[in-house]
Amino acid sequence: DGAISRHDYRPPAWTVPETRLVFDLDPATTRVTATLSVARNGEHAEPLRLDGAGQEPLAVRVDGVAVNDWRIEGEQLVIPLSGDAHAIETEVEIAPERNTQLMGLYASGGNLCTQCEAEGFRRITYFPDRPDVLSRYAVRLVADKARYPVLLANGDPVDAGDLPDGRHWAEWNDPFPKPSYLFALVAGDLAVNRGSFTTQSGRDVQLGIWVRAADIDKTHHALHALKLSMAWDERVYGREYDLDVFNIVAVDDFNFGAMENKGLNIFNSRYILADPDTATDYDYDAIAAVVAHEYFHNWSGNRITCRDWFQLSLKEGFTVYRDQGFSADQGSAAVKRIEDVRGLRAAQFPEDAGPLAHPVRPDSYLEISNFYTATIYNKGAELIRMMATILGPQGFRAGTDLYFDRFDGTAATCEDFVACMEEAGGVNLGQFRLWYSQAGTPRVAASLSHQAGEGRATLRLAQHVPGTPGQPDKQPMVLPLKLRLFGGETGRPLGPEQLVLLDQPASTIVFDGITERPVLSINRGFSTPVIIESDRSARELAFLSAHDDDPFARYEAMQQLMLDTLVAAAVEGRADHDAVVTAVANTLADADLDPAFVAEAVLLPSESFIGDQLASVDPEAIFRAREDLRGALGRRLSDQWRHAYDQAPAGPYVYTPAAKGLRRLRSVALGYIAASGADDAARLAFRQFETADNMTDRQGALTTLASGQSDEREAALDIFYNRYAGNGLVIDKWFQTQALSSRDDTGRLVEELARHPDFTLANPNRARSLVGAFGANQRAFNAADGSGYRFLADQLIALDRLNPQTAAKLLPPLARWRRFDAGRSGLMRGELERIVATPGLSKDMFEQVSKSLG
Ligand code: HT7
Ligand code: ZN
Repeated sequence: DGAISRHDYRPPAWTVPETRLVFDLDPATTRVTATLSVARNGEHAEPLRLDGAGQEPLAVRVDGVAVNDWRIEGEQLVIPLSGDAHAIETEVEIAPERNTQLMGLYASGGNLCTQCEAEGFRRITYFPDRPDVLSRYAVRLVADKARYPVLLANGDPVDAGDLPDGRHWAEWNDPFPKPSYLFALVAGDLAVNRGSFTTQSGRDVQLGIWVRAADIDKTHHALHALKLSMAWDERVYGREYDLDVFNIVAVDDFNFGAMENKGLNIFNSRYILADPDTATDYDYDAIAAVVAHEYFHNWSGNRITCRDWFQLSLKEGFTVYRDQGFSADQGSAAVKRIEDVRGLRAAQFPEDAGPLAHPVRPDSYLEISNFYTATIYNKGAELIRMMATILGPQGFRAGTDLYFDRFDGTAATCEDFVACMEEAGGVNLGQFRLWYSQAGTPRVAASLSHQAGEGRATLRLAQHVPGTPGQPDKQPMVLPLKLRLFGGETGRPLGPEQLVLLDQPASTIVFDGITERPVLSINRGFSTPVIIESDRSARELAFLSAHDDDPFARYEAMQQLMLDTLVAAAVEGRADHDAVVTAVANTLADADLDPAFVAEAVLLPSESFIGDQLASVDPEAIFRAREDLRGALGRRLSDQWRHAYDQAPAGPYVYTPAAKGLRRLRSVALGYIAASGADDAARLAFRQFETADNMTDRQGALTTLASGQSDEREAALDIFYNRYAGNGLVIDKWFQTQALSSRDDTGRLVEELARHPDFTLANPNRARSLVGAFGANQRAFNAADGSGYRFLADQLIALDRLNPQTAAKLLPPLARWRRFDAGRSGLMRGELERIVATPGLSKDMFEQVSKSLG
């Protein structure tokens, strides 16, 4: 059935120590000449097999002599070879301007650029396009000088010159052997913001952020983040940069966030461009995180890459863990952890609980692009975090040092990483390895009882890992649970924090010397990515939300209290808001708390997260329950919200943790003021919208207005659109804000917006801003008449013809069909069947839809 299986891995029959590429660049027809030095790998009689994507080989030469005994098998070029080492030359022509998939060499905004991970290089030239074939690349680029004055490729620049016909050339050399997925080139009319960095061993590195000239003033934050990242990786992991130059290019059309090509990162422009007028604090944070992520890949991904794509989390999980650590060090680590856990719960937990669930190290795939998932990235990062917790800081650093040292220059496996942790940390991670092979989110039942007469507390823990597709029965996992007891009367900690490794199906922990009624704080810092089912009362949760000394646990207690209240309201219609109102009031009144933390703590769980707790999702009931609670909080704490709203940072916009926290809390407060139904809410929001000197406040106000019915809503949307017409990244916000609106008519508005002249499926950011955001709007998307499902299916069918990768990524909201009532699930299933019956459907979409139906 075309599925690739992890167990079928074989080392490559031929290696390619050296690769020379010549590009005669032109958007309509680019000629690629590739010369590969190939070497037989071991004793065998296999021909050389080079991956391609349907290009016609215009010439094939072996050791300089044209040959014709080659053949095409499937999409591979097969060349019989007699000796053990040869020089293979191929020539092909490709058409970047017709490349709508944005994989391989393509055109974006008048420039040419590449995206090769995972299997895009084969769309450029014939090559063993697999991550364990490492080659040294020398590249010559030839192009029209007026149209493409800047010519960039991996590694260090060698030489450049002019040609007589208005063309010019540049040569680049990358001394580090790399897999083909890390190849990159850019030809364009670009301006550069240059900087430099001196490494810990005293080498000077030239940094460059390349963008269209009009955007050059929006590159300072990214350049600053790059320098911070370089210093951080030296300090925290001892990793130094290794080339003389490091370039980043921003492009508007990109399937993903960014790409870590060796020495030449290519970025989605949304993760580079920022100024206060166009980018929110959230954008600033995301830019720093993605710049750091791609930079950190230079070691965790490039110097040490993956043996095969089943090992993807080796580089992605580890690199996400590294970028999370970097971001935590730039501001509030507690808030960063809350944001990361919220992201994990929003994207990965549902994935793990549905038909697209897969292990962090999958066993098979049809299309590898479908495996760039929250499980590989974010759950993968949690696995690394758990190992760091088990080993402790020194053991973990010894483990990463050993890993970088032992596997530098190779293509490694997840097993190699774990073995280094084991060896350096002196621990046995045998059972821990199940985290790599078993899908599904473990559930832990925790029940604490107090034997007052004996001065003892007893904690009973039991774990259960739910069945997932292809894995009905699971073994118990190792769950590192940080826990601590607090005195329910005094609020005193009853002993230190403990790390419990729960590795049995059930276990009992006894605490002696507990005379006071204890309250359980468990999974502190979210030390293990599980669902805790505890029998803690509303009173205990409220107590922890005010007294726990672990900020994450404090946040978590509040979330659980809110969730219990919302679930009771949505399922049983029981609306008792008192406990939540009191807990939120106490949090708002606590002057010792960081406003950024307060803003997170007082936010209600999302509609989808509430739905994830229920056996069957009733989107209307959930929406109502949540709106009711928002309204009650808004009304009953009206003075406190007004007070929080009045605490604006002084002076013009600055991107500092303190100012960011105040802005965040203000925008949450504005949301509650609007939810209270206050007469002046729209006026207040509109005033903020008009007077804001930054996008954070402007978009915060617009978001509040967009969900309401006021006249100010229309005015603000028009002003926003006209002010930013032509700025693609901001117009994306305009689409997204409306698609996320909680108005009753959002479905109809989104259909209208899809006919707006600025809407196009050809640009992935734009497609995601409307279609992706709408899929995340639980109530609007799940309209009972199925109009949301039909809209999404229509868009996906159209997008699949242009860009299958981006289309397949937008499918998951439909994959949740089993979670809804019979009416909705029938309609969703109907749309999935319509998609899968579409002639010419891509492999990407076919895999996702057939798994969803399966
Ligand atoms: N490693 C990069 C993955 C990526 C990608 C994957 C599929 C299609 C397009 C893509 N662009 C970039 C990004 C990263 O994790 O850093
Ligand atoms: Zn990555």
